[in-house]
Amino acid sequence: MNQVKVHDWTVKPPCVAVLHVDFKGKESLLRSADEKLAEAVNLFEALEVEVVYSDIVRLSQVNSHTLLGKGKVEVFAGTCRDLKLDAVFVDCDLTPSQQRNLEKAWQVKVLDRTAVILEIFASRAQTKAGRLQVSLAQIAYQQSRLVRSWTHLERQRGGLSKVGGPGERQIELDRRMLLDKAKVLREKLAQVKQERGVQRSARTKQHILQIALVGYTNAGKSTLFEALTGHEAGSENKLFATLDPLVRKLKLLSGREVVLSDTVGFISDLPHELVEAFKATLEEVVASDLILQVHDASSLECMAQADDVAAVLKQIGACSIPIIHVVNKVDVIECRDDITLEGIYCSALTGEGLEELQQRIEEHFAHVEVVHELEISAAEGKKIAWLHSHGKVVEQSLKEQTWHLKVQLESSVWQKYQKLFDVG
Ligand SMILES: Nc1nc2c(ncn2[C@@H]2O[C@H](COP(=O)(O)OP(=O)(O)O)[C@@H](O)[C@H]2O)c(=O)[nH]1
Ligand SMILES: [Mg+2]
Repeated sequence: MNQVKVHDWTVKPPCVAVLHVDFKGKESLLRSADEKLAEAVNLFEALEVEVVYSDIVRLSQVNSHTLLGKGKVEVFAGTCRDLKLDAVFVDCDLTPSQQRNLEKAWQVKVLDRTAVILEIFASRAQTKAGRLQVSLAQIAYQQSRLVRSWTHLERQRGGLSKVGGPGERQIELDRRMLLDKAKVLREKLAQVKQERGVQRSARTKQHILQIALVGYTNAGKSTLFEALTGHEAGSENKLFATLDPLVRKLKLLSGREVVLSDTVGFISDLPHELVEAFKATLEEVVASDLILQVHDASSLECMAQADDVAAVLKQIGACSIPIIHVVNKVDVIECRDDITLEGIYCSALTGEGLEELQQRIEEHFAHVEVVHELEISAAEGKKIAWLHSHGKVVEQSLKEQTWHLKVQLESSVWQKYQKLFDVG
């Protein structure tokens, strides 16, 4: 049992620390420990926590009880007290007992990498199928913890002949409960997947165009999201008010409004068992009309990451969606001959190149036809006639003196209509 106090998120965001563990001899040639720490901090911040302390711990030797050495554990206990931390993210994999021992020593909640990633996926999965997939991954994680701690207990008992203490029985019960839960989830998932085809076709009827930002964590997606939509925040438009904070209205140069959504970033060294859950969080991307793939030009792994993203987009069935490549952070690079991406080179931070990006998006959508659903009073015959002559009316019905119309229009034509009849 975990004796650590549970944070009340409704009062204030938890105050947390991030420790990136760098194992000696396992350093990456491409990414420095600093970069990995930055990624870990960015990752954790996605959970709306306040990261007040972050550090790299270099380990040459693993302590099987606490992972970190005794001295480091003791010193850090002081840090936890001084900073009044609510949780610590140890950026690596911890065994269940290491996690418990650290919690005991530091008197705070301790999360390892898989736990944090799962939390993020759980908070971001939007579709029913996505949420089920993530729940399954969470159960698998809990199961692996049970199994591991069980074998650990068994080893502790050593050669004792007495079998079946209360601990073991509890674990067996927990294990069965998780198995049952997983079974129910799998059945539900199969059912939802069957229904999904129907939902897709319903979605394509929506007349608002959707753009999805994809790319690795730290590429600058959220910064770009802010930069492109920032001025539109607090919009009074009802249509957008109900959407979640990761989806915002984006007003293009022409005044046309589209929807931009930020997605969970790709994660370097994603634990293998989380791959399916990650893909599930990207399901909304499949329904988008345009993808902005954001690249971090300052990362040495830029090109390799671009390939990873392309492969996953293909796997989730998004490869037919048009992509605009956004090569970000050009403010910090001098020359990168190896980046051969054709796209918009910009800086979400300084704003350089963002106008060009807007223009490119505008151009892309200029000739896309969209179905608009309109209600027009029967007295306004002029409007109806105009729509018939300029667009393709797909559906039309009259109810209590109001025409209900579905009209397919090119973007420029829709704008003309809005101007001509002063509707918005
Ligand atoms: N120098 C520079 N830094 C940037 C730029 N865009 C984002 N960043 C920084 O990169 C880090 C990650 O950005 P963020 O938007 O959170 O990335 P995300 O994980 O893709 O959402 C943050 O520290 C940003 O300030 C840029 O154009 N130039
Ligand atoms: Mg982000």
